[in-house]
Amino acid sequence: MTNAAERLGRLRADHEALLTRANVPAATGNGVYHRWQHPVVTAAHVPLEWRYDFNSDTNPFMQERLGINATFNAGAMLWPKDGQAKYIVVVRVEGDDRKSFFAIAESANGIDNFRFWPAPVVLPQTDEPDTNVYDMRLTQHADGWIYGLFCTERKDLSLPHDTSAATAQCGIARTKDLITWERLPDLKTNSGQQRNVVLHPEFVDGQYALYTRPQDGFISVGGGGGIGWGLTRDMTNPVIESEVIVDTKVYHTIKEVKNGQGPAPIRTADGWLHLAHGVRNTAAGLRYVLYMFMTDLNAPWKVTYAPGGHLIAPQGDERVGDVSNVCFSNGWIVNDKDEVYIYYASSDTRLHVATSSVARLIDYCKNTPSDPLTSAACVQQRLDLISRNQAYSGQTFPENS
Ligand code: M1P
Repeated sequence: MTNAAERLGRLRADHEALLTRANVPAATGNGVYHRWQHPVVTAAHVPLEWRYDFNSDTNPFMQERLGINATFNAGAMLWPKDGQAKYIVVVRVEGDDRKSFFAIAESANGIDNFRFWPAPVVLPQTDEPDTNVYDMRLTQHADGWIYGLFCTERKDLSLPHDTSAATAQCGIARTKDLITWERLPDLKTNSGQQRNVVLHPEFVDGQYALYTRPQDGFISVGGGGGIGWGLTRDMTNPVIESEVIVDTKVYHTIKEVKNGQGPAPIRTADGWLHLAHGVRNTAAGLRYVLYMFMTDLNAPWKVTYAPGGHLIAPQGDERVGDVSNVCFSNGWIVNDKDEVYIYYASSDTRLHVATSSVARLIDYCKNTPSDPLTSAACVQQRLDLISRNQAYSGQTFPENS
């Protein structure tokens, strides 16, 4: 056997071992959700065929020719196949060359054994080609299409000498089979840039409804920001004339600098469940965490419950990666048992799952106190909790109460 063939054999065995590794729940959770020990999709999950030239004549050392840097920020949905509902994630796969593309990975149970479909998504271009695309949100819309809304990034041509000046807009594609995608025009809004745009799954007043994130610059949202809401009559000519802010950024909270809608919200009898990310600044750079809120079933732009603080923040190994201290989610799945699978990425590097249920998340949203915005009010919140708990712990309340 040649050196190259031997090496390929070892690569294949290691790859298969990774793909078939069972996941196990991490230590006791917080009652809201469970983390799982292993990430569900990593760069090493990407098929070897996408990375190596298997021909030993042209690749005698069996070197990786097109490396993968990271697999993160994935849209998600259930997909019927072979008489079963499969857990599908449309992953942001980033090559060593920094360009991202979309690829679908599938699992029977949603927590392990994710395998990529044979080839990445081929995304048709508009007249203005994308330089980079990322963070697709999947929405199964009432109109019968599956929409993928994503960020399309291009060079900011108004600043030709600044090689890092970019513009972000919402790209839109739709499909019925997750294989052939129809590209629609980019969303038009009154904002200079847009990222984190998500299509609401139902018509509202007979129109398509979108969550937006108006921003002035590529990184900074500037004076605006917040999770916005706007309507458009036609996804083949998507124009939002006016946006209202659903959930604003707020001083000295987890969403002080900016925030953005995560996946499309989940309909429940008690209202829409929303997952979002909030960003604050620190001496070590931006910190991204996930938080939740609920909106009115008949008016999804009206917040009904806003639990304080984060739902998921980077922990342990999750804290380190290409962009450290980041948790980001643009995909979750509810199955027929009302279990919820939250697919979140850590530090722009790998994809994880946290599992919960609709009932637990509603309980979390309704009964977690909202952020009272000052230290003194937060202490009072805890004193109230300690006081209520006296009846259960048998301890007496301190004299200073
Ligand atoms: O690097 C963290 C995240 O930064 C961006 O999110 P936002 O637009 O809210 O700042 C996105 O590029 C996202 O992909 C990335 O995970």
